[in-house]
Amino acid sequence: MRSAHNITTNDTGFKSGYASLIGKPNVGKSTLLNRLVREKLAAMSRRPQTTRNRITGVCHLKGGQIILMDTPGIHQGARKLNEEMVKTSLSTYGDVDLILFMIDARQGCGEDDAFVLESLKQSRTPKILVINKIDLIPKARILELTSEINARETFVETVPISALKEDGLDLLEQVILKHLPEGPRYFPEDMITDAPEEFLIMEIIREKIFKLTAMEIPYSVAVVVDGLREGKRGMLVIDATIFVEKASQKKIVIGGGGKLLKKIGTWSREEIERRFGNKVFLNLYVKVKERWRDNVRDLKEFGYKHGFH
Ligand SMILES: Nc1nc2c(ncn2[C@@H]2O[C@H](COP(=O)(O)OP(=O)(O)OP(=O)(O)O)[C@@H](O)[C@H]2O)c(=O)[nH]1
Ligand SMILES: [Mg+2]
Repeated sequence: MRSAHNITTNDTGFKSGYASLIGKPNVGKSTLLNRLVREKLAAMSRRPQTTRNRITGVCHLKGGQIILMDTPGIHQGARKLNEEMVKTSLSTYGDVDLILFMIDARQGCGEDDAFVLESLKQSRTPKILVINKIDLIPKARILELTSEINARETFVETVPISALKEDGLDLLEQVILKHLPEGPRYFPEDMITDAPEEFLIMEIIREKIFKLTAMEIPYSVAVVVDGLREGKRGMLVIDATIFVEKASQKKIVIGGGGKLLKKIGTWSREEIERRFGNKVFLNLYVKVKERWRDNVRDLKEFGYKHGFH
């Protein structure tokens, strides 16, 4: 992976390396990635299993560079999609210099976290314990959690943070840097991700669907950006398809009189325009692909087969 990047400088004392964000769903991994990179790369939502891919974000600091990998929340789901999501997360263990194991302070370290901890035991990569959402708990609880979880696994450090309120993030950056080796600037300073534009657009649209729909719908949806082209007056024209598993879901996503689809489209377009600094024309289509979450070929096509981006 590293050799694929252009190495621009190699100042002595400069620290750099890879760190992956690992944890059960919904603990705030994507929120932290986006905060540290200062740009929204990964979809965030109050629902679990929002992230489905490995997403790289580069954090440029004085004296170092942290290459963070957001990953899907590790969980036990029934479908092939769930399996692929978990494989994606586990596969980062061997690729990184550091693992950031994140828990939700309010929930503590429960059964689902224990399942993640178990998977971490197989890895020799140094681990940092990140206790997130400390804005929701009394201070004394942080100490309890710190000793409780450190008794279960060896961590080189423990850092309590609130990703949402941006509390403790400077300290976390410094702690990560401390445990990274000296190394080159893998990414140029104006680059914060290696994800292609199509991926970032897909993630924006999917996030809106996660936020605007309920029940099984967010989980039944995949988004594919079919094409990007330059239209009149420098406008960016995007064609994207929303795939659902059933005709009844298609009806819901479109909504009465096309109302919901319009809302998804407008909200996505506004965010894409802000993100890319370009006027956007977004064409959204909705199609049914039955049982795509259990179909290996569909998973590959949608970018969810482990090893595909
Ligand atoms: N109160 C509080 N909420 C937070 C904090 N960090 C994240 N959240 C919320 O937690 C929810 C989940 O955040 P995500 O960043 O999507 O969580 P995730 O770990 O990436 O979840 P998956 O992608 O499903 O694994 C969202 O509603 C966030 O706003 C925090 O520090 N404090
Ligand atoms: Mg996430």
